[in-house]
Amino acid sequence: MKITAFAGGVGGAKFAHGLAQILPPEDLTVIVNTGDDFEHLGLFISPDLDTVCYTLAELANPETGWGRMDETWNTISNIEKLGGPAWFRLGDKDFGTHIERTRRLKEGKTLSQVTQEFCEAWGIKPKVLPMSNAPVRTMVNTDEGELEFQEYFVHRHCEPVVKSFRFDGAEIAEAAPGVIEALEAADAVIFCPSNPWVSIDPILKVVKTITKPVVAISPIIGGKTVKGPAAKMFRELGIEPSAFAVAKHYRNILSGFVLDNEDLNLEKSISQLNIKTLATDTLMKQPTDRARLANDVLHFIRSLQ
Ligand code: FO1
Repeated sequence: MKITAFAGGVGGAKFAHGLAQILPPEDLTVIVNTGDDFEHLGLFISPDLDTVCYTLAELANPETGWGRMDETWNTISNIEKLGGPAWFRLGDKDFGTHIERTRRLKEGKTLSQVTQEFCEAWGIKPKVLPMSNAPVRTMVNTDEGELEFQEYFVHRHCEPVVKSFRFDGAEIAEAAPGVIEALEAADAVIFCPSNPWVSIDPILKVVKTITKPVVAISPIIGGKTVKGPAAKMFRELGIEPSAFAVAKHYRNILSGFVLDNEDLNLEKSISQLNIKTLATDTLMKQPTDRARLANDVLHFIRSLQ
């Protein structure tokens, strides 16, 4: 079964790693959000692409989910000592990725080309594609004005109250080479358990239409986000955060929805949206949980066909 998965940060990366463990590499394409990308310290940083690639290559920091394992922090400490911006914690190994990516982009390569080259170097077999090679920037409209995504997310710790989102450049950005082809070749599309507002929506804005069955996995369990601010965003936008709210968010494109056993009571209201459901253990605490959940989701997709 050929799967094209949409992924944002840590939750998406873990689930993509689960899929990568059970699918032949030629049957998996992961399309990654680049709305979080930004230029910082003169470097081009693509946090979600790096999180997905480090996780697939088993190089990711297991505590944070982003950045590299066994990292050291000499460069950022030195920048801090000199009075430079140190709020975005880049480790020494991670710096190497950004320096080299920036160098290749400056040489005229596209983000897809550099991503493919890095995947080869890291031994990543499934295809990992940025959603677009054109700049798309997630802008967060807050009670303190419009903020760039990393300014809101990391620098301001998601404290400003969210009013809406804007994906600057998405209207004119073309999908990266391979994205539309992967969607056409797929038997099903999976929205990984990533933030619907700022991880999956930017990809949807670029891709525009999906004609294949779509299954989403809830990043919200028991009204709380596993990691990150999705529940807080729902609340600030006036929506009670829940797996039901996530299913409703995607209602026009979903064939199936995967929710946690803890949210069994929401299954009926989700089915009433004309969406098939699977309740299972969706928490990925241990690396082994990733393949188990991916297996459950693939069985569910087969049952829909
Ligand atoms: N997230 C943080 O909360 N604090 C950081 O200092 C931070 C640094 C960082 C460095 C490289 C990288 O690839 C990701 C990093 N992230 C950090 C995560 C990241 O910015 C967000 O998780 C994503 O953009 C949301 O998916």
